[in-house]
Amino acid sequence: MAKWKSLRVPVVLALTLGATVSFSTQASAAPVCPANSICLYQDDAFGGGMFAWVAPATAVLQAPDLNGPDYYFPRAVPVNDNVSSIINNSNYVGHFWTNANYGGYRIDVDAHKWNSKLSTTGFDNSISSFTNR
Ligand SMILES: [Ca+2]
Repeated sequence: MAKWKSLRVPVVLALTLGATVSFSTQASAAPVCPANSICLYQDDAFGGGMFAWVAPATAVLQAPDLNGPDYYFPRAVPVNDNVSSIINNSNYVGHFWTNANYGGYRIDVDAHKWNSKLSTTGFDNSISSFTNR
């Protein structure tokens, strides 16, 4: 099983078995997207709650339906339709969709790139699924 130190934000391991993840626990530091991860943020500029998918470098990171019981920012804020910025720290382009199951409109974030303000592209608070394949 994966293990991690206490964090101020929830972290899930997606599509991986046996991955070990560790984080520094600097209380005042802004949430940092770990290597090989895709991180979704509640607010612009990577603020608010962070939800991170972590896996080995070659693993697929994906969430077909963010409107699921496991996807919440802190204070019980659903991830679905509440993402305002994204960091793609994986080795593959990320495809982010406005509907579940990779439907609706799509915005891409290249490998090791980010979108700090989805509202500038009309995608604020609308992401419902993503995959990096
Ligand atoms: Ca938001």
